[in-house]
Amino acid sequence: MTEKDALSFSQAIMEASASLTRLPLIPVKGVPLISYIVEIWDSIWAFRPDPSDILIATYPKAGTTWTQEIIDLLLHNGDAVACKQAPTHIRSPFLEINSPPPIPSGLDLLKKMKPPRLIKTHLPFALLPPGFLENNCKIVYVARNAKDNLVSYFYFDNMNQCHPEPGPWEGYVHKFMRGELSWGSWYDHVKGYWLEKEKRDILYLFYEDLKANPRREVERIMRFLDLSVSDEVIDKIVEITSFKNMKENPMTNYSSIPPSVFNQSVSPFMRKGEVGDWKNHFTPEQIKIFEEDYEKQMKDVNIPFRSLI
Ligand code: PPS
Repeated sequence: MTEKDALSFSQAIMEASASLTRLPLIPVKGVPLISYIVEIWDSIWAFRPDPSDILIATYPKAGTTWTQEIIDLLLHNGDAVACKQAPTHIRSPFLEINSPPPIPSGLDLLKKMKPPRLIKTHLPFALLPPGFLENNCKIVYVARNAKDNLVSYFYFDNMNQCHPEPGPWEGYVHKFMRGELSWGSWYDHVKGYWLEKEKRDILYLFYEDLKANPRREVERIMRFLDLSVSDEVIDKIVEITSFKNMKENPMTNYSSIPPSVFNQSVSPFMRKGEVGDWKNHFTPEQIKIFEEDYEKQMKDVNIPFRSLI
């Protein structure tokens, strides 16, 4: 993908942005997805990755962009220049995303790239196109603790003018608990990949571990992908992918998406990048209700999230 492709992508968004609007959700096998995605669902399901393609799977706002940058840099031996040639969403296409023409879909972008490609998805395991498993593609899954994930999604749904209106905070917490947001239930999502991780080539990471010890997590990703870079390169990757640097980098902070789509004056894409921001949002009553519900929804698994409380 060249700088020219990145420019024509931005141009296409500019042209189409007048017709972009907050979109309804339509269930696919019980999972609510944005209507534009559902329109091309058959092509998404039929997607055949190359065995060398790498998939980054996350529930929205769990640390996808961060992981995309880390892996892209690992694949380029820490070469910041190579990774600054185009915005994240061009270098590492979003498998299922679809918008009105002339904006290219994720599938359109992928067709133009040669494997190994770095592919992003928010699809839950149950909706993952079977080609990824049949071809044994490596999957890096990132999970973030439920309350911080919810807070981050709330701000994002306010600023992303194509997602359904989030409504007030109180109602949003309940929508999250009921799995009514785009891409469905956080609980089913984190459990779906967790339960498959022993059987498949899945590296299961936590946002909180990335924050606590980014160096160790970058090394784990490197080993999982059968890559080998020097200690100096690892240090460089950790530095380039710090929150501060990614927030300032126009190739990673989504500033290439026009405000008619991502209205970053409402909330920046690189918002806070912290663990525990939920404490600034949940009332004591909401914490009680949320945690009682969490116990029920997560009772069948023991996923070691660091910071539920
Ligand atoms: S998306 O739209 O689903 O792809 O969003 P995603 O990238 O998964 O999540 C965005 C949140 O991740 C934070 N972020 C980071 N945190 C720490 N360090 C780095 N480098 C980093 N990059 C992105 C981003 O700020 C969003 O979290 P919040 O809590 O809203 O700040």
